[in-house]
Amino acid sequence: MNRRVFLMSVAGAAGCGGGVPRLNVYNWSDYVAPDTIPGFEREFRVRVHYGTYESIPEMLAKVMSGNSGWDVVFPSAEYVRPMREMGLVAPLRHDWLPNLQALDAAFQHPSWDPELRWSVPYMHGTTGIAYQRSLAPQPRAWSDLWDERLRGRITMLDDPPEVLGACLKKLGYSLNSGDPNELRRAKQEAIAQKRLLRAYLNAEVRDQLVAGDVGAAQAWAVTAAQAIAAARGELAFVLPAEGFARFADNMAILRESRRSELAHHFIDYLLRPEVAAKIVQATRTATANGAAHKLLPPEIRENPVLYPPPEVLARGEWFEPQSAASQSLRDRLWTEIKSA
Ligand code: N2P
Repeated sequence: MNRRVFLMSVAGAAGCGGGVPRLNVYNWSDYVAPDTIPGFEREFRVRVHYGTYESIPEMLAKVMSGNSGWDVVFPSAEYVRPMREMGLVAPLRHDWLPNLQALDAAFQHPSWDPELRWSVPYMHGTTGIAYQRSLAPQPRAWSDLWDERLRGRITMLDDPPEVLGACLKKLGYSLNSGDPNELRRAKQEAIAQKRLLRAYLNAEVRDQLVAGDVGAAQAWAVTAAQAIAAARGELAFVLPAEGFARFADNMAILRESRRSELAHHFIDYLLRPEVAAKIVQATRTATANGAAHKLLPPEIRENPVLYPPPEVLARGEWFEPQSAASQSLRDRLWTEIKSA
C-alpha cells in the first residue's frame, strides 16, 4: 500500500473512530535524530508516543505482560528468538517493508532471523573499553579493568550478559558459555572487581566519561563514539585483546499491537536511507542500513569506533540465546554479584 492509500484509510478510520491514530514506540536511548519522530508524525498524520529504555531487562519487564501498550520495540539479536518463543513478537509483512532492500548485505540474512520474519536489523556495534587517553598504561585488555590503580574510576555495564561476558573472556572462555564451572569462575571475577568499581552504568556513563569522572568503562561502541565526539580528543575506545561482544539491535512489532500496518510503515520509514543516515549523523551509531551508510560523510562512514575493519570484527563474538538451565544459573549468579 502506498502512502496516499494509507492516508485515505487513516482518514477513513479517523472519520468513524475519531481522533488521530497513535503509535507507541519503545526504543533504546539515543537511537533517533531530533526530527525523526516529528517527521513521521507530519508525513503520516499520526501521533507517536516515544519512550526509551537503557537495557533489555528494562524493556522486557514492560512487554512481558502482553498488554504493555507498546507497538514497536528494539530487541537485541539474542532476544529475538526467546521473544518469538514467548509469543511476544508478530510476524512481519515484507510487502509493507519495501525499504528492506536498503539493508547492508551482512544484515539481510542474520543468523538470529535469517528470513527477517520477526525482526529487522537497525543498529549494531561492539562492546569494548572507553578510556581517558591520559591513563598510563592505556587499557588494552579486559584484565586492565581489574587494575588497583583505577580504583573508583572504573565502570562496567549494568547488563548481566555483558559483565559475565567480559569476565568469561578475561578467563579465555566464550562469552556465551553455559558451563557452570566457567560461569562460577566468571562470577568470582566479577565479585573480585566490585571493590574497584564506581558503578554499573549503561548509556549514562557517557557524560561521566566526558566529565573525566570515569577513567575506564566497559562501554557499547555507540556510547563511546558519542562520548569521544563530545570530549575533544581526551577519550579513546579499544576492543580488548581477549575478544569482545558484538551486538545488533533490531526493530520488531509486538504481537499485542493493534496498529500493525502503521507499525510497518514506521519501520519502513526508519529504513529509508535518508532517514537512517540522519539518525547516524545525529547520534553516532552504527547503522545496519547499507544504503544509508553510503550517504554518510567520510569522517563518520570511516569512524573506526563505529565501523571497525573486518579483521578486527573477526575477533568478536555475537551473543547467543541461552538454554533455560544456563539462563537461570546466570540470573542467580548476577543476583549474587549485585548483592556481594
Ligand atoms: C543505546 C545504546 C544501546 C546499545 N544508547 C546496546 N544494545
